[in-house]
Amino acid sequence: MNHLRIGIACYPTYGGSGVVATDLGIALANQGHEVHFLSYENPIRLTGYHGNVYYHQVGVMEYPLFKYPPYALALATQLVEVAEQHDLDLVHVHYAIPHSVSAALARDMMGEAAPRTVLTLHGTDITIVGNDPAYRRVTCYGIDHADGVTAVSTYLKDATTQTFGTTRSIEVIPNFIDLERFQVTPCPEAQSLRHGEERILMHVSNFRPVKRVPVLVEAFAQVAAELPSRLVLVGDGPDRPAAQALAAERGVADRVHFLGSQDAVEKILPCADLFVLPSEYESFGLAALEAMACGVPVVATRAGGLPEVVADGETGELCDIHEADCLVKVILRLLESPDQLAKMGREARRRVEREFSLDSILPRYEAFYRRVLESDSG
Ligand code: GMT
Repeated sequence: MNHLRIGIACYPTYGGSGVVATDLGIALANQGHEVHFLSYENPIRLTGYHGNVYYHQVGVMEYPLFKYPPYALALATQLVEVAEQHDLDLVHVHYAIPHSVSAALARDMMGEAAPRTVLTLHGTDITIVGNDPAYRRVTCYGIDHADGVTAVSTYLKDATTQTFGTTRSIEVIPNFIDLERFQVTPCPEAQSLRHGEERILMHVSNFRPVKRVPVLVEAFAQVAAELPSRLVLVGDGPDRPAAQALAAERGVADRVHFLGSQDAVEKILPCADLFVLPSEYESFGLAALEAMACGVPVVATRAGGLPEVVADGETGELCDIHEADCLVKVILRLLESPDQLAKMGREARRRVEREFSLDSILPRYEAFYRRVLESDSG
């Protein structure tokens, strides 16, 4: 297979789309492709040296006239320059806003010489940001002007079609796990986290309202009243202060640990007995998949694409979002059944190996790139 020169534009911060973009780029580079990341900061998972990987910082000029510096324009300019200097075959942008629009603009600027563009939709770019009146039309434009579009779940593909009434074909390529990185391993740190017979519940997110972290803290307070347990929260974001205040109010602050943002979640996840993701909505739920890869069962909401990740009753359990006491009941039942937890944990790892391994998903992206490059209009 010929090696490609690929530009990848993504958000660099903690959050699913940037993680997926970075892991995909590194994996493509390991296959011999030349990968150029473009972002306003070094992507958080792009650490250490990787052969075939380059990083181009998108600088935004500050000027008193600009209340909102036009990042989308700076990215379009940088895309043109990187595409010309490195003779890119393809630009793959993650998250529609603003990356797909910058890519469309770059393509117009370059004309015939422009590389093909692939857009991967991740979720909130469609459901929250893209659906906002301020961005709706331009999101639709970005989707329609990409040469190929992928979505991380069937749910998201259908939501995109419905939300924008677009007829364009969208390929579902689910998110993936590097099985070497996320393993079922003993967790020495669990000894210091856990006191006595306590069970450990864990949650990883960016603490945005959509993740419903306060709902989790409330559920934990009720669980902890029945069963010795501890809640470990990894990540940071707008709802952290509210979650901390609630833990204090409910008298469980000594059993709720806020670990902040962590680079190596794969070292922390194996310490959990159960992972909880009570989101109002998830297009996919990469954090749940990472927990499953570490052999940790997941309790989540039956929302968005989560049922495509968590096999209800096999690798964890799902609760309807409006069923108020479901989380507490399910968490208690599972924590009180160590055999069932262990069985679900084994099945969780097996499911990830079967359906979501990097080795099986990477060729699907490569095949999609080929199709986009070979098609007349993309
Ligand atoms: O969850 C977030 O708010 C971050 C967001 C992102 O784009 O970084 O995550 C979305 O993309 C992830 C990777 O594809 C998915 O696993 C998440 O489910 C999705 N988040 C939501 O849909 C809320």
